[in-house]
Parts: sequence; C-alpha cells; structure tokens
Amino acid sequence: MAETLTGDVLLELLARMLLIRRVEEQLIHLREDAGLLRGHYHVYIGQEATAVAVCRRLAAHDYVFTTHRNHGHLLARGVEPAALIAEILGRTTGCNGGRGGTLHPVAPALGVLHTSAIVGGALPLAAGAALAAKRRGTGMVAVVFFGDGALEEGASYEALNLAALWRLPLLLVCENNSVPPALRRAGQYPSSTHAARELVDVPRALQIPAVVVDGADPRAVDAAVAPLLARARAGEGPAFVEARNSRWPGSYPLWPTIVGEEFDLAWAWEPRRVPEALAEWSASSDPILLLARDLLASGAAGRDRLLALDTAVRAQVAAAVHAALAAPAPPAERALEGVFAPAE
Ligand SMILES: Cc1ncc(C[n+]2csc(CCOP(=O)(O)OP(=O)(O)O)c2C)c(N)n1
Ligand SMILES: [Mg+2]
Repeated sequence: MAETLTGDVLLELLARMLLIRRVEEQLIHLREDAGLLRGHYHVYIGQEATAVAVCRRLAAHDYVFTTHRNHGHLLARGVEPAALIAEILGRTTGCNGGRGGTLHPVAPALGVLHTSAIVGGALPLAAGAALAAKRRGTGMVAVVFFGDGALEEGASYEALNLAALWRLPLLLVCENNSVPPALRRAGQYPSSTHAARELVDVPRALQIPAVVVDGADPRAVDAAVAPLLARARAGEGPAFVEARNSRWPGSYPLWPTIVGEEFDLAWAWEPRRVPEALAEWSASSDPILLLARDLLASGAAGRDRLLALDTAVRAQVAAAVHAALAAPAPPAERALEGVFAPAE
C-alpha cells in the first residue's frame, strides 16, 4: 500500500508542476513574441501531474525515456531549466550543447539517455535499457513515457512483448491526453484509431498488469506507480499505466498558444477571472488548479504560501531564460562534431 502524500510533498509537487508550466509559457513567448524558436514544438501543459508524480518515485540511477512532448518529463527528472531552455533555443549551454533542440534533449547523468520524436520510438529503446538494468541486478528500472498514439506503432508491440517475456524492469506510462474529464478516473475510453476496446487491453493481452489512472491527480498517479515500480525492482516484470489527461485548449498540434491570458494561480480561488476560453478546462482538468484548490481546502497551504511559491518559480524561470538568451549559438565550424560521419 503506497503511503498518502503529505501536504509538504504535495506542495513540492505543485512547485515542480508550476516550474514546468512557467517554462513552457516562456517558450511560447519566445516563439510568438521574439521568433526565437525554430521549427515546431510541443508543450506538456495540462499533463504536469503525471510527470512529477512518476519522477518523484525514481531513484538517481533509473532510466527515463520520453517523446516529442518531453519538456515536462525532463524538468520533473531534475534537468536545470536554463539548460533545457538553452537546448531548445540551440545554445551552447543547452543540455546537448544546442544540438538536440526541443525534440531530442538528453540528460545522461539523470538517466535520460534518449528522447525520441518518432511516435513509439522510445519503447524499444527503453526495453533495451531495462534489459541492461536487469542484467546488472541492482534493482534499477527504466520508465518510458509515451502518448496514446504510440500504441498504433508496430515497434511498441514488440517492446511490450519482449518486456513481458523477459520480465524486464520497465514501467510503461501511456499518457492518453485527449480524454473527456468525466472519463479520466474510470470507464471505457475507446480510441478512434485503435481496434482495442481500451488501451489497457493491449498490455493485458500480453500478461502485463495495467491500470487506468487520473493523470491530473498526482496522488492517484503516485498510488498507482509506487507498487508497480516496487514490483519491477523486485524482478517481477513490466507494468503499464494509462494516465488520462484532458487536452489543454492551447495545445494546437504544431504551434501551442496561450489561450486568453497567462496562467494565474489565483484562478484557484477566483474562478470568475478565468478567461472564457479556458473556463471549462480550468474548472475540470487543470492539474495545477485542481491541486491548489485541494491544498487550500484541506488547510495544507494558504493563498499567500501558494502565491509565494509561484513568485519564486517565476523568478527562477526568468533567470533561466535570461541565462539561456545570453549564451551563444554553437559555431558553424563545430557542426560536424559528435556525428558518426567523419568530418572530411
Ligand atoms: C512514426 C511517426 N509517425 C508520425 C509522426 C508525427 N507525429 C508527431 S506527434 C504525433 C501525434 C502523436 O500522438 P500521441 O502519441 O498520442 O502523442 P501526443 O502528441 O498526443 O502527446 C504524430 C502523428 C511521428 N513523429 N512519428
Ligand atoms: Mg495523445
């Protein structure tokens, strides 16, 4: 039985969720106001609770694999915001020296060995890392975050099957991010592009235990993943979590945009100030507002404490953006370093 998260832990999780939200708002500004992001990009806004709850349960040496929607996973894992922002802007101080950009940032020291923008691409790689972890016999696990779309890819089936056959220490976190609010906690949510009745039917067919969880509730995510990680560490094999989230209205496929106005934590107690276009999502599905309201209702924190936390996060993110913008782009003559083909 997983322990209940204390108010202090939930406040820490809230701070990490706010960090992800504020970093990504700044990325949107850097593109929309300053034209500084090249290419398209994806944000994790609305899914923050899933990453912070899963990553809090990981040990320093565990592996994390993620997707095109990776910013939240990397920040939850502990990548410095300045290093991530610099990477996305293509600066030398980025976590890959500015060579990976938004789709391929890595952080090997934190076990983030690879980020695959190929839908489904991370699953076989994570299964490989889990195999390495199993052979070492040190209780390490690999966690792979992927979208519901990844279950339409053949490579995912092969990875699931091998993980089950070889009892790999692999936690599969499928982030199903377009579920209507009423169906986040339970109930069938069939996909229009998948023949399975429910996504969890797929791993279950391969004898992989699978649970559905409200991805907007960090306590629910924690309660689901804690025993599954313990099981994987004990050699009992892979497990699958379908974390259901409801899509943020600003999450247009290629060019996310701030809807209405920038997020305000005070919306937790002043819902009438929420812009019309965000009102429904904010009330039912914004994981930060849901948690802030719970912390206030339970007396774990007051408004002043929450606002102070947000002020500190905003200052941290402003400093990170400043540092990233001050860093240079890599010089053109170093473009062929770190690639397999020899520089002629
Ligand atoms: C193999 C492959 N096909 C198509 C794409 C283009 N593509 C990028 S993101 C995406 C949607 C993926 O949906 P999902 O896995 O549910 O992730 P979400 O964006 O909803 O988080 C697609 C089709 C891709 N990157 N890789
Ligand atoms: Mg999806």
